[in-house]
Amino acid sequence: MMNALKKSAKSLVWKVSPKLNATLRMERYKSLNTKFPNVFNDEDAQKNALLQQVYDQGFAVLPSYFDAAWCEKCIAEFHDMKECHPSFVQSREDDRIFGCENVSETFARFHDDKFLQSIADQYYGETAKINVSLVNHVEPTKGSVLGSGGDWHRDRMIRQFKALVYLKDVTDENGPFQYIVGSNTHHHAQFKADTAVTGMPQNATRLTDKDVQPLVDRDPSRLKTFTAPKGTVVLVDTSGIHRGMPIKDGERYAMFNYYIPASEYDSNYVHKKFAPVVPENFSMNKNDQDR
Ligand SMILES: O=C(O)CCC(=O)C(=O)O
Repeated sequence: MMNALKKSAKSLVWKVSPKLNATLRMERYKSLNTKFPNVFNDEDAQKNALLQQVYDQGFAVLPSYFDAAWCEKCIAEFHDMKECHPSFVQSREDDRIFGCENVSETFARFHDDKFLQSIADQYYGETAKINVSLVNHVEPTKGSVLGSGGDWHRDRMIRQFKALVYLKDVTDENGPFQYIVGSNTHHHAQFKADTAVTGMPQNATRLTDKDVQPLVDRDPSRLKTFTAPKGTVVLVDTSGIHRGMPIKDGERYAMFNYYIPASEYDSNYVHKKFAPVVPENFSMNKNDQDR
């Protein structure tokens, strides 16, 4: 009953004044973002600086976080999985395996990383949980039009923390991660201004290159392209506008941890939304391969 009333009030507001509706929507995002901290007081000054950078710019980079041998092992295990258990490999603009931490200890190392976990906890101001981890592989045949993850987008309209690691060196050619600096939505005034420039609705999570170009034309320094060697970790607030740049040549392998506040975690939702997710009791060597 309450919900029905709310719904009809909303549609009335929309009919009477789209402008008022837009203002209310922006105010809602602003208020939802207030539950997260905007200053960080860890005893480790270096960690605070990273958190502050993620807050201010939307990202921070940890060079040489993992070694080359680990990256190569991840790639080999990705291909083992693809060969022996293809039903867990989802093919879109890329090939991806959700729940990769359950495939092996190799993948679990990134998923279970304590430093990354503590950054996520602090960024949310509460214990974070990994909604899902994935490993992906992009090649030009698939990723050339849109890039990994689709075109430009925001993962959600309020704070969202993610860590990614490149498993192969990434150049301008093989689909680097890209971000519009400072577009994370808790910069409310910037968010409002960007929305006016793109001309997209305030709740638009998907944007085309044409929508984003005016932002870059106004200030080219806002386009950050993450070219980096394998083993580099990027910490990112994906409420900001981002994408995997369309791949021109070569291939790219990466892993992602999608953290959310633990209070929002819903295992049923995760398994439904990202299905098939590799289950906890998975065994790589089981006989009943699903080829
Ligand atoms: O693969 C990439 O570089 C981008 C991935 C992405 O946009 C996402 O996970 O939301």
